[in-house]
Amino acid sequence: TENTLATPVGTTLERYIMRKQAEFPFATGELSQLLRDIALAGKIVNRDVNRAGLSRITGAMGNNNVQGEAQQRLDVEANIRFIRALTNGGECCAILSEENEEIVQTGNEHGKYVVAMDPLDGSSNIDVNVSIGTIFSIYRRVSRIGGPARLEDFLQGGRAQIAAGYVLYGSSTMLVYTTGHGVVGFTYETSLGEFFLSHPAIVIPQQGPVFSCNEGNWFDYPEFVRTFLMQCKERRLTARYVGSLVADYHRNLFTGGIYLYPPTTAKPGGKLRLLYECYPLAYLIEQAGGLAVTGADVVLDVPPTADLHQRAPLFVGSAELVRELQAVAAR
Ligand code: AHM
Ligand code: MG
Repeated sequence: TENTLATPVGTTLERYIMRKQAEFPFATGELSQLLRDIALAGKIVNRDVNRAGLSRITGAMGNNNVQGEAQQRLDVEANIRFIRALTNGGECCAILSEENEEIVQTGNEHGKYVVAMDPLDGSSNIDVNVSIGTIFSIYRRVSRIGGPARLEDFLQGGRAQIAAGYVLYGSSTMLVYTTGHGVVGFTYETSLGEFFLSHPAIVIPQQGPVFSCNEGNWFDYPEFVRTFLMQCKERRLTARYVGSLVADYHRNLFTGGIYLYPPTTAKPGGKLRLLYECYPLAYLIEQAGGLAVTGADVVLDVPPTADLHQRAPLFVGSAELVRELQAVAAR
């Protein structure tokens, strides 16, 4: 597990990555470089997000993204920032992004990694000054090094992720990630331009006081979800829903709770995307001691289909709450 003693709170991300690197003598440093690239793009997007209201770069551009939803200019901007940072860094050979139908080849054919991401999630919140986030998932490629990345690099399944995390552009901007040794959180200090280690070992409470879902969909939820939500209310749990996945997830990670995006009548597969929303957040929650399921199945064990933008229902959070939901679903 992460050696938190050697890396006190206040360590910069750069120094933290260097120390971790030193603890893995056979690691080549490429994954470290990739995390640096993501942090750099995160800083740039943070700047763009903070300026959004000022520079009039918000608002619909008029074109739609792959899922046919209105695309905000800042989404496009964030997509470009991340692609550029990952291309310049050299370790990533291809990117799967919510904003691009096809895989984006970076040209780094000797890069050993691929990244699946939602560069700016919660786009309906951009124009109204509410927290938004970036979600990312990293795999070691299985295609031949020296050639272009292939579909199968992205279709290895949730358990094959070697790192995953998110950037939350909130009241503070934070980078939270896992490389499979627990979960660490860094907080961005704007005036210094640095991420500082603020949360060396994040663990989600086993039980929690919060449930988070879009209750406007109540009549479109399956019976088991309604039954579970009734139980939450009978126990006087608190309802909290930002409508920004990263923000809702982040809050529940700290307070304990459950986030639900169930299948609905209109969206039988749910709304969220398996490869760059459900898998990374599922990997991270398991590393934090929580659980993520699609109903009966554990998210990380759900095999991907050939559709890179496939959707999956998501129930994620405190282990006991998620188990209660599973128990209701199994009845
Ligand atoms: P997006 O990728 O188009 O931004 O949609 C994802 C967002 C999540 O951030 C959020 O949890 C969810 O959609 C909210 O959906 P709804 O408005 O149906 O509650
Ligand atoms: Mg999204």
